[in-house]
Amino acid sequence: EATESATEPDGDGSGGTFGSAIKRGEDVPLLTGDGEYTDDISLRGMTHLAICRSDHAHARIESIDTSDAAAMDGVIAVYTGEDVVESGVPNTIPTAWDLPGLVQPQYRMLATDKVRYEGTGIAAVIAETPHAAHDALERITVEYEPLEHVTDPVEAVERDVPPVHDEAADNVAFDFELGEVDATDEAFADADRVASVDLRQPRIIPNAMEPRAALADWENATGKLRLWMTSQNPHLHRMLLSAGTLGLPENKIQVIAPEVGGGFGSKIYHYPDEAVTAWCSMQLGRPVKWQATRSESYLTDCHGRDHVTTGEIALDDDGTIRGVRVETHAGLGAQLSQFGTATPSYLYTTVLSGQYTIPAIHCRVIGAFTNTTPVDAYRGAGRAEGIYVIERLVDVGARELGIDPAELRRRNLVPPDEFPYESAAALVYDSGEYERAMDLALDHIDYDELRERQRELRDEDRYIGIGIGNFVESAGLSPSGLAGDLGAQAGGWESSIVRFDSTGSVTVLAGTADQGQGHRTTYAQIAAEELGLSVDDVDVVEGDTDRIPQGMGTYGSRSASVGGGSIARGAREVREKARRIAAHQLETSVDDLEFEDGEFRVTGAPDRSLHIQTIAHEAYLGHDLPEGMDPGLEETNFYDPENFTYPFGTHVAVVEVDPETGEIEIERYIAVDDCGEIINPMIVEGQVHGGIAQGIGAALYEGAVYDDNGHLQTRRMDEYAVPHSTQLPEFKTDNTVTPSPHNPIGVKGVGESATIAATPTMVSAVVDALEPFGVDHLDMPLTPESVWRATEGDQ
Ligand code: PCD
Repeated sequence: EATESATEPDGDGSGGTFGSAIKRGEDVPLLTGDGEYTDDISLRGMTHLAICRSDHAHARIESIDTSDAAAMDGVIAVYTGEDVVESGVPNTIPTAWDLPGLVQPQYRMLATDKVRYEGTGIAAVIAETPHAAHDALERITVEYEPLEHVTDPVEAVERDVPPVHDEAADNVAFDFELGEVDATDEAFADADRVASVDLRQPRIIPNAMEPRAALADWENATGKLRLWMTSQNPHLHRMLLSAGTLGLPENKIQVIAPEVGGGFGSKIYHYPDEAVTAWCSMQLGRPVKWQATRSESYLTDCHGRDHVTTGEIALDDDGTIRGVRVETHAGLGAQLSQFGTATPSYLYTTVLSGQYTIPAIHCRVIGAFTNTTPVDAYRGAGRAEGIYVIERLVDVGARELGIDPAELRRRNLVPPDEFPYESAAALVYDSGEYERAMDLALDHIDYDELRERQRELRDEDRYIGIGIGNFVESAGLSPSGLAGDLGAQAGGWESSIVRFDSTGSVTVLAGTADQGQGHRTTYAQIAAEELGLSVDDVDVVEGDTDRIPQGMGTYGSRSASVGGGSIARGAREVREKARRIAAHQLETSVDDLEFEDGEFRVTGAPDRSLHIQTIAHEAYLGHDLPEGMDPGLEETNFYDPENFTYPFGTHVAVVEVDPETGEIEIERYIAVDDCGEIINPMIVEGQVHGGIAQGIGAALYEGAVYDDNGHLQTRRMDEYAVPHSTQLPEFKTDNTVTPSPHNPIGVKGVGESATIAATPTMVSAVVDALEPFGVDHLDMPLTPESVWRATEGDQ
């Protein structure tokens, strides 16, 4: 089968741009306040929406009285869920991923019968100012009949509680299995030893800098909806809003994602709130703006993780891993978010082989409804949870066998000549040199020497720990066919347009949508490389469904590989058309043309040449084109890759734990990442830094807490601990480069890698420090209290 050439990008390198650490062009406007975010936009006649939310975790709505609120000064309208129903719109918030046997309960824009988690939207107030709208919320009287609630995914299915949804009497949304149960049982029966771990991966709240926002403008005359919103995927939002929710055709909806201040997964989803904003504008014929407060974001942005897991690993005495068996209860929250089903099933279970040759794997996941905020992908989504499990298992296995944890890992790594490698967890890893990256990481800390020092220090009652995190992940969500087989209700391709104009500058219109990743810089680097131009000649446009006809968006670390792959392919088509024009005008054949520095030169006659920017001008003049050729110089490309990409690497952390106080000091942190060819090393390093911070955050600090009433206790920045820069060490980053053979430019994703790696690395380090106290595992977050208790033998 013909595969596009991987490894080296195709251009001649004259742009010098692919692979160089140029500064991010987008940063100047962002840092000087010129960036335009959704809340910065104002329209004539604009009104403001505030959403009335339940303060019960689980209750029947007896009555809603909105009359006082409606009578307040400045209040324009108050709507309830019944009003939405009566308007006749389809009114569903659809899931985007089906699973066998999935229970899909009704999910409406505003609740009518019951509230199922604290924060459920029940009424919408539209007022002339945001303050008037928020004040009016307090005048809405709701009578509830409280119901017993459940917030824990194990209790939800095991305790006798009133179900979150009647359709799922036992609160089970799905019961998912992957792998071979018999082969795994056999491996466990045959193996010399079995080690196991019970672990929890707490709920994480994404904490993007900019809370979600939407501004809807319904135009009665044309029946068209314009919606600015904080979106990671405007085209997906257009699709999900259209038929399922508002009953509009896609061509009557324009979704615009202006600057978006971070997403980390939380802005992928089609939430009720943005849909309500649009619906309200359709009722009033006036623009409506909704800006979530910070607390509203804590309460309603999809949370991540929430797994309770038992994992087992079967090993032989020589350190060979024979099998892995996993059972997980995954909390889904009260409603199915779009990828809330895919994340704990396919994205999680399929990486359970990690970097290792494991012949038998079996995993069961019980997806449970709970009376909590819906759970969906958070940076690393699914793969972070899976790699955490396998890396914890390898650590406990090493303890069980008395083999050094680095050595046990090394003995089981997939060797470089085994690629493409099909794991027992069903993925086909594209390429990898795991040992090379691992050695590099261990060399940075002089591993063997450090182990020596660790032993010596223990004699002085000092406890340092060395944590190792090997990871591989499936990035670049695609290809469509595979995704469809697994239940996806959307494609996995990406689309772009590469367009020369008659002055020789280039516009790249891309279907992905940046939230801080730096696409405007890296995409320009890709196009400039392919076209022999400078990045200054290239403008990148994202985030507007009317300017960019198609796209799937930015999540799953897909933009560089799928979006960038599409841009490279489009640019190559453009270059080949330019080559045909050059050959025609230079009266030679295309094969006799060399391309360098944007110049087509006749082989052997270098003075006979034409620059691609001159050709662009000619293409739009259209006076002298090869016979039968259409004028213009642009390409629309759809790219549907044949596989995911599989970034990998090894992270190492060195910590010191104070048994008196439980305090953890991070002494060193080394990250070796392999994301294939690197478009921009500085951007990649930035991605890794941010990823490590969030991974360490999950390991040491973060976690959503619900109290006994089902109320979210962590709903403000001083209640939910994200890491401060002062709590983090200087990170040392390094790379190996193993190109993806499935990608036109050889890149792999990197956006989520470090988050996936850092969490198990940190836990591994702290547990390693606590070995003398007989601690094999500690659940996150590793607070001083939990560490101290562990040293006291109280886990
Ligand atoms: N790159 C380069 N090279 C390579 C790769 C990559 O250079 N090899 C680069 C690119 O281009 C970009 C970046 O880097 O710029 C990234 O990429 P990627 O990996 O492809 O990814 P994307 O798609 O773009 O993105 C996404 C991601 C995710 S997924 C997340 S979470 C996060 C990350 O991203 N988020 C964020 N990062 C970040 N950053 C920022 N700033 N912000 C944000 O928000 Mo999910 O699924 O959603 O859960």
